[in-house]
Amino acid sequence: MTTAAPAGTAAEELIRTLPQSFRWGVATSAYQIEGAAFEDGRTASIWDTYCRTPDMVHAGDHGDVACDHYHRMPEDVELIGSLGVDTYRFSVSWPRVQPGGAGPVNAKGIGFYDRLVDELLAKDVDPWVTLYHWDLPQELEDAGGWPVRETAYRFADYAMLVFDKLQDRVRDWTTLNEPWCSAMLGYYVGRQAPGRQNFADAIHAVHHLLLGHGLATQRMRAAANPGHEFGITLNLGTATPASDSIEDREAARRADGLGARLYLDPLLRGRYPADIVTDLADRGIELPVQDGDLEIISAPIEVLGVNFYSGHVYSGRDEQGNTRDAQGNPIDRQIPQGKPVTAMGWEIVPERFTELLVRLGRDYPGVPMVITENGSAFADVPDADGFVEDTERTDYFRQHIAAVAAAREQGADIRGYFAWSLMDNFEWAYGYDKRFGIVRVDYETQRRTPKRSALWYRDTIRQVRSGS
Ligand code: IFM
Repeated sequence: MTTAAPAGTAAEELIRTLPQSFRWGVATSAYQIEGAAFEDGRTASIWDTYCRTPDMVHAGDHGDVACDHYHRMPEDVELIGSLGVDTYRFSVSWPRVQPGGAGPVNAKGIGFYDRLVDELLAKDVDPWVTLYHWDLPQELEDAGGWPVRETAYRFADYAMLVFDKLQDRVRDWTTLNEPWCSAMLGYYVGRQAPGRQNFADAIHAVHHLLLGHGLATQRMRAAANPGHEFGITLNLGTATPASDSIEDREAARRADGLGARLYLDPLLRGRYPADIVTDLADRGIELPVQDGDLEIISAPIEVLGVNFYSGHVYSGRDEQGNTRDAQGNPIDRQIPQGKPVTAMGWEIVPERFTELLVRLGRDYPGVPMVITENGSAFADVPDADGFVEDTERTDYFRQHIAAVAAAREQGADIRGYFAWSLMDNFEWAYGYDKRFGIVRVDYETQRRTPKRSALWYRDTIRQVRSGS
C-alpha cells in the first residue's frame, strides 16, 4: 500500500523535502523541435515519411520547421539557462548525424550537437543525450526496420559515432526513448511511424530495440573514460484491475506485462517474463532471442529513465461483456477512472505515479531512477503579450513532483526530474495541436514566452536548492 502525495500547500512542503542534490531538467527531442529537416546533409527519417502519408498526422503537420531550434539553438540555450535547471535532455537525430543510417559521421550534423553541448556547458547546464527518440533513417526501415536484427547493430554503430564525438563533455547517455512506443505504436497500432499494423513485427521490434540498447551500452562503456552513466528510458504507467474478477485481473496482468515487464525484466533481470512469453506463444509469436542476447540486453546500467503520463484501470470484458475479440484474442479494455483529464484525454492520477515508483524501487532494486519526462498538454490561451497563465499545467507539475517526493519517502531511489517539455513542439500524430511546453512557441513568429508553469518550476527549483 503506497501513500499518495497531498495537494496544494502540503504538496509544496513535500516537494521541499527533495534533497539539494536532486537534478532538475527540461527535455525535448530532435524531430519535435529542430526543423531544418533537409539541411546540412540530413536525410529522411521514418517520421518525415509518415508525416507525408495522407491522414496520419493532424492537419498534415510535419517537422520540417518545427520550433526552428536548429537555427535558434543559442537563444534556446539562453532560455534553458534562465529557467535555473541543471540538466537539458535532448535527442540526437540519427539521419542528421549519419545520413541514410550508414557510413561515416556527417561533420555538419554532429557539429550542431557539438556546439549545443558547448553552449550548455557555458551556461552550467549538463547535457543529457538520448541517442534514439524515434527518428529511424528511412533507408533502415526500407531494409526491414526494427523487426529486423541488423537494425540493432546499425544502431550501435551510430551510437558510437555520437559517443566518440561527445563523450569528452557528456556524462549522461540514454540509448532509447520509450521503446514501447517505437515497437507497439509504430509497428502494431500504426499511430506512429512507420505506421505498420502487425503484432508479430512489433514483438520482433521490441527484442531488436532492446538488443540495440545492450549492444550500444556495451560498446560505449568499453570506449568510455570513467564517470559516464548509461541508461534507457521507458514509458511506464500502472495497470489496475477494474474488479477482483479473474478476467479483470488477467487484463491488468497482460497490460502490465506487455507495457512494463516485457522491457524491465530483460533489462534488469536478464529474462523475458514467462507469463508474457506464454501469452505470445498462444498467439503463435516467439521473441527472436538468440544465444547471448539476454546477457547483452541486461548489460549493467547506472540509471533507469522513467517517463510517466498516466495510469490505467483494466477490464477483461468489452462493453458487450465479451472476453475475446473477433480474432479470439483476450480483451484488455481501459476503463475511465472519473479523474480530470489533460488535452490528450489522459487522466491525471499523481497517486499512480507514486505507486509506480515505489513498485519499481521494490521490484527492480539497485538501479537509481530519474524521471526523464513528465508533463501535460492543455489548451493554452495566451494573453496579448503571449503569456499563458497555465494554472492546470502548473498544478499538474506540483502534484506530480510531490508524487515523486512521496515515492522517495517510501524508499524509491529517484535522483532527478525533467519536465516535458521545454517548449511547445511537434506532438507526433497530434501535430502542433497539443502543447506540452512550459514555454509557449508562437509558430508564426517563433517567439518563445515562458508560461506561468515555467516561472513556478524555476522558483521551485530555487527553493529546493536553497533548502528554504
Ligand atoms: O511528446 C512525447 C515525447 O516525444 C515522448 N513521450 C511522451 C511525450 C508526450 O506525448
